[in-house]
Amino acid sequence: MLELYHGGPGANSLKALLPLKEKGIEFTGHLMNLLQFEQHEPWFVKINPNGQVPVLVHDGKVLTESTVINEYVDETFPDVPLRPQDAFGRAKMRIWTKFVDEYFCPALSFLGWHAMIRTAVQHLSPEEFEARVARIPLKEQRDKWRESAAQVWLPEQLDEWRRKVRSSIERMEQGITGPWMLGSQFTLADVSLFSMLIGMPVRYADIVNEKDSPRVIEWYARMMERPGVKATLMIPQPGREFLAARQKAAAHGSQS
Ligand SMILES: N[C@@H](CCC(=O)N[C@@H](CS)C(=O)NCC(=O)O)C(=O)O
Repeated sequence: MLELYHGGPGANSLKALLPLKEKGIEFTGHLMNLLQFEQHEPWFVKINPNGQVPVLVHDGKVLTESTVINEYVDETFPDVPLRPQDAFGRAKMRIWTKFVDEYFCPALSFLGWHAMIRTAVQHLSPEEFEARVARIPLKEQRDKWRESAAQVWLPEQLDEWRRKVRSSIERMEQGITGPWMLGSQFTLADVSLFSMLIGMPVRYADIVNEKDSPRVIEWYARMMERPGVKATLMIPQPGREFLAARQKAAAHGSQS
């Protein structure tokens, strides 16, 4: 029995969903609305004390950390392999997944939170917001929710995160070695990078575009043709729908 708690096809949740779909593995998905703080509810914090998704539960065994989940899934369900067969290839793959986790994802995440959290929570009174934030187990996540809602990040900080995002795309552009990141085999390196890239040709068109990053654009188009990717992107993303509704309400001056 395989279960995945996730927020739909975006960021780290997308990263954990994609291999399951690529491999055609049956699983029970528990879809959560992250912008309504469902991941901090006591029942979920019992499953993941960090109060974050994705979380994989395999026969009662709980695993967190999307990159670790993906390696576990690939090792446990090897029929459609998503890691190179040789040790050097797997090491090269991990250089990309580590780069995403330590450099690309954090920069992109701060920019994303800056762009969306204020709108997502402005219908809450300060007391309601604080009550929700108080339940967040990790201090750094409490800070991130508070700071992004209050829009306190400085232009220099935002510029630095944008620089890191741009340099991540440049690194990809130079690093693609074949149809896929590592050449002929589609691997977890593609999965990790695509999970960050998914909205970028629209939201970061000044960085991801045919002129500045043509190989990334071609790779992205190949990714979008994969049946596993298409199936994953069909999964709803409640946070995105919730945010669109909040943006509409804000545009009409409504707090309801
Ligand atoms: N290192 C973790 C990070 C997980 C993570 O940042 N999850 C985000 C969604 S992409 C989350 O749950 N955010 C909601 C929150 O922290 O309140 C992983 O790769 O799984």
